[in-house]
Parts: sequence; structure tokens; C-alpha cells
Amino acid sequence: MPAIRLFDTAAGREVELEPEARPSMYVCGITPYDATHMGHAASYVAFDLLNRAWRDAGKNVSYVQNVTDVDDPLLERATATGVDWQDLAASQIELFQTDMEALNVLSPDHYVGAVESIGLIVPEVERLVSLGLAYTVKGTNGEPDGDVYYDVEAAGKQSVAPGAWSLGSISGLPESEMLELFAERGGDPGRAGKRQALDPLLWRVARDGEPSWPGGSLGAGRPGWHIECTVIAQKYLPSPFTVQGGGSDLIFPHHEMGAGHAFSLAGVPLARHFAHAGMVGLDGEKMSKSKGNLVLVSRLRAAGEDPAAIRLAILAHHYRSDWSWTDEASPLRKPTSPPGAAPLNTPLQVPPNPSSPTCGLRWRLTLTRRRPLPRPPGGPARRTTAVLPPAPPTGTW
Ligand code: 5CA
Ligand code: ZN
Repeated sequence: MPAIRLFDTAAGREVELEPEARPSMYVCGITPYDATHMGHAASYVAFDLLNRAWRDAGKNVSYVQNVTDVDDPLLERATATGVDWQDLAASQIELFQTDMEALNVLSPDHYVGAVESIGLIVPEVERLVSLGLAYTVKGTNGEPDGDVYYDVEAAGKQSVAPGAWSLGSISGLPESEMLELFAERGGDPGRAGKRQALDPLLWRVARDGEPSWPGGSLGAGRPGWHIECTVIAQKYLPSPFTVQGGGSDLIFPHHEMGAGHAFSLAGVPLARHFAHAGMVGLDGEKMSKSKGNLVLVSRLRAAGEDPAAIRLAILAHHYRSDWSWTDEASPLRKPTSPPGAAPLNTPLQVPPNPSSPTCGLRWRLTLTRRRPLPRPPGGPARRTTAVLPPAPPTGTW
């Protein structure tokens, strides 16, 4: 097999992957609040190709993917639609798996949820605090005290060893651009009490109406986004592992900060290479769940499109190129839905079925539904549907 070459974002150039008997890859998974769109599909097909190239060469690949099964956008969508956030996550995870199987995307070896990882994340955040690389912030405007932030400046000065992380190591972006992207992508540059505008959240202490879990010395709360992926990757993969993957919208702040957390915790880089797939748009605009301009894989399938043709339509583009889906340019035939049929951006309804053995076909989830702490009495209730049955201690969906 010829050596695999890919563009390494951190190196800023195409690199040849060193031969390894056991290559390892972490690809950032979905935040399950809406159905899989062509952008997600394109990212996962891109990294499926790398996975398959390695496997085809006889390599014993270790592949890990997460599910961000608790985060602000998921909680906000659940509230807006009056659905229990866990039910929403479960239904969208199931739909995602069905879409991935249809597209012939091989499942990861470990498919791991943020919620089930909280017990691993808490001690790592505590360690960052004890190393002086994280700090708590006082609440203002009715916010509670105690949110924990990563000190990017202190972390960047931690070491000058080769491979040591400092802000910009992965993205190479100027600070002005970082600030813009940080605000756009879930960061809070204006949060009072932070040492630096770009310091990212590690632990959000409990608020009324939000789920929370025990946080040891941090107090009850829930994890920040970047530390979730760092801890899951470090738990299931070697340090450093071969390739960290995701769409290019994850370069900053997600992969930048995740790499920082990892170096602070392990003293070695998170990954040898950082690879990013291009963004898929609809009629010139980035396809995103928040904008709602989605071409859904499930809807294309329901309209009778052959999933193999959808995969080919994706593979017709170079994995790093940004491209736009237009009905005219689509290599797929026009949908033959009868007049009045649901438009292509209407998700199929897949009811959550946590005990379904069919979920284990290939995309086997190791998610356990770790229950949040009970809400404080008198706090507003987010739950609007029936209470779920108690979760089994372990198991697969
Ligand atoms: N849960 C986090 C990663 S830890 C997350 O970004 N979830 S996501 O559901 O928003 O995106 C899942 C994957 O799809 C990410 O790799 C993201 O970069 C990719 N993605 C999202 N939108 C697009 C798009 N329009 N085109 C290409 N890839 C996309
Ligand atoms: Zn991630």
C-alpha cells in the first residue's frame, strides 16, 4: 500500500502518515439535537475512507467517536420543542446510526457519550485546577459562583518542549480571528472574571432547570465541550494517537483547546495529526442545525435515493473542499415524492428505543443513561414528557 498523505492542519501542509501497525483515530461525533445532514455525512464518509484505507492495508485500527449528549444547543432545542433532552438525544443518535449504516460508514470501536464520561472528566478538571492551569470564576448577574475555566496563557507557558501546546498550535490563527470564531462557536469571550477572553469553559456549575452531575471539589455541574473530547480520546486511545478528525468548523476553538487540555494533562500532544473535512453548504450557506438549512440523509433515503448514490455524491468532492448542495448540481435523481410530500429538510421521526437490540447492528453504542442529579426543589422543570424508566447499569443501545 502506498503511504497515506493528508493535509495536517497543525503542520499547515500535506504530510505522509508514518507506517504504524496500529493507527488510531478520534473523530468528533454529533451533538444529537437534529437529524444527520449532508455536512455531517460528508465528514464521517471522509474519515471512513481513511479508516478503510488503513484496514485495507491490514492495519489494526483503533477508532473512537464521541456523542455530545449534553450541551447547550441540545438543551435549548429540547426546551424550545418541549421534548425531554434525553429523549431528543436518544432519538437523534438512533437516526444518526441508521443513516451511517445506510451510507456504509464503519462504526467506531468505541462510541462514547459525554454523559457517561463525566466521572472521568471531573478528576481531570480538578487536576488542571491543582496544576494552576484552571481557575474558578465568580458569578455575576444572578449566575452562581464556581464555573471553571482553562487558563490558556498559563497553559501555553507550561513547557517549551517540542510538541508543547500554546494557543495557535493547531489553528495557526491570528488572535482577532480566534476571538470572532470563539464567540460564534459556543465560547463566551465577554464573561466577567475570566483571565483571558479566549479561556474556554471546563466545568459549568449547576443552574436551576439544567441537568447536573456530581463534580467532586468542583461542585455539581456539567462539563465544557472541549474537555469532553480530550478525556474520551485519552481514555480509549494512545497518547498521542494518529489522527484527530472533524469538520473544519472544529479547528478553532474545539481542536485547538482540546489539544491544549491534553498537553496540560499528559505532557505529550493529543494527536500526531489534525485533519479536517470541508464544509458542505446549501445554496452557498454553511449547512447547520442552528440555521435549519439542512438536506437530511434520512429524508433523501425516504425519498427513495440509493444510499450508495448519496455516498458517491459526497465522494465526488475532495474531502477538504467546501462545496454546496444544490438540487440542480446534485448527482442524485430528483426526488419523486408526490405533491404535498414532506420537504427534504423534514426529519423522519424515529422513536427512541433504548432497549432495541437492532441498534447494535454495527454502530454499537456504549452509552449508558447516567442520571443527572435531582433538580433542586422549586427549580423550573425542563422535563415535559413522561419520566424515563431507570437506566440499566451498563449495556448497549
Ligand atoms: N459534537 C460536536 C463535536 S465534539 C459537533 O461538532 N457536533 S455537530 O453535530 O455539530 O457536528 C458533527 C460533525 O459534523 C463535526 O465534525 C462537524 O465539523 C461536522 N459538520 C457540521 N456541519 C457541517 C457541514 N455543514 N459540513 C461539513 N461538516 C459539518
Ligand atoms: Zn469533539
